[in-house]
Amino acid sequence: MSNHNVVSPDLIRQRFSRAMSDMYREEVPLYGALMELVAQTNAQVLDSDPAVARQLRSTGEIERLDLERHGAIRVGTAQELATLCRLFAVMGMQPVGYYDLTPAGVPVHSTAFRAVHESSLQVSPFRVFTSLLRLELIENPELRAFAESVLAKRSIFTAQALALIEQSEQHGGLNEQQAEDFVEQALETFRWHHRATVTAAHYQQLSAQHRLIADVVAFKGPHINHLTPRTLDIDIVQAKMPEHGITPKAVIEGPPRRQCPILLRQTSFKALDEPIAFTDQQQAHGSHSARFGEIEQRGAALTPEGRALYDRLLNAARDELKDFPNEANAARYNRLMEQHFTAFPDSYSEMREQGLAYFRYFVTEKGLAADSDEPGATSLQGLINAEYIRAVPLVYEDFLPVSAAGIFQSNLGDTAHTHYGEHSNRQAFEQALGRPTIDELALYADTQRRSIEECSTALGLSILG
Ligand code: OOG
Ligand code: NI
Repeated sequence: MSNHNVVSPDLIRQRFSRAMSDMYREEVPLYGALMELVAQTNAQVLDSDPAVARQLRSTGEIERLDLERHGAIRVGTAQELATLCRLFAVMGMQPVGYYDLTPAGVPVHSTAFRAVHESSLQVSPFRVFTSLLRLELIENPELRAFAESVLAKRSIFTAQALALIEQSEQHGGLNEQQAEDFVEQALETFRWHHRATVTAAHYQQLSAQHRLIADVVAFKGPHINHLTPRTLDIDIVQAKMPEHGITPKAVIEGPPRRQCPILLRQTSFKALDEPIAFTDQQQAHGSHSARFGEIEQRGAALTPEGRALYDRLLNAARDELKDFPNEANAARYNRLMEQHFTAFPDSYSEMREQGLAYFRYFVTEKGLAADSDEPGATSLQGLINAEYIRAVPLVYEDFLPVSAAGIFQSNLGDTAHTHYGEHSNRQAFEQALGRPTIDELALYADTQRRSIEECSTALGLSILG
């Protein structure tokens, strides 16, 4: 049965993202300070760099910039993950990509829930990096059984949220009132709880196994642990953070600074050491640090060739460093990254001609004004040379496993770097999720192809890529 008054999932996502931001601002005061710093920096960059402003205007990113943020959560069971997948689907968010964090000593694997079509991303690019704890990696069988029993008892969704998910699935969407209720109810899953669900002693045991395990198992639900705004210049924000009472981690994750940003650069700071009441305590006596701050700068999405080059250069720099980047070796790490990345072309035309990045193509004024009396096949490059078509890099909408591991580690205060023998298990993850994850590269290729088709139609030509 179809429902005539359904609210578009894109709008539900946009509202949810705003509600989440309001909740987080109340919960984590430094988030407000960070948002202000990012807004100031973005205004400064747009003022001083007309080329960046023009590029963002042509893709429409300029309108979504202030809305743009990602959050992260960690869940404990397959059922929690599968239900989250259904909850996010109500908001038009699908699981994109598979990230295995175990090589970095973090016992989770993850996906990112996000919108997949450029027109939906334009309404709201809100993403949630979602990790599933791999309980099978807890070596101690008693502790593992204890963790499982605690998780089996909790229910992380309100009854009304579950009913609205079902309503949406059965009737093809939610009406205005239901959408409003859904946003309010869904938000409850991500809220912070000062009361733990275990005793102080159990918390200590879980935490001694891995801080992350305690963070997932000892609480009522998967509290949102950060909400990350997008900045146009991460180096400026990183440099100004201390003035605002914020201490960033030692290195910016991802590629080095470039003329033409690629993929994703991120930095984070530890936000809160929070008072916790364990079940054997009336008042908060313990503490736990789960929630932190993060900012990111997004650049061009890379093709498989571009990504392979990125991975090779990143690994070469890290191999040469012979250690995980930290406070003490940060300057050397940055130098090594810059040296190695000179091998990655730093102009959009080279990146495009060498097939390293994805682009969106737009017909120019000149192209529209041109006489299309001579229909036929024309090459994309020829039309770009004739200035009938302009190429604009496609923004990277996803995450990077090595960066994510660095973010996890810095916030868990984890210097131990646990080594897990067990490896990547996408199949188990997808089984828990209840559906396959989407290949992010196929999404970029689709957007690129659609933009070429639109140009073909507008110019009345058949364009050969
Ligand atoms: C997620 C860390 C990864 C990112 O931006 O790469 C992440 C977590 O700590 O739960 O958010
Ligand atoms: Ni993040």
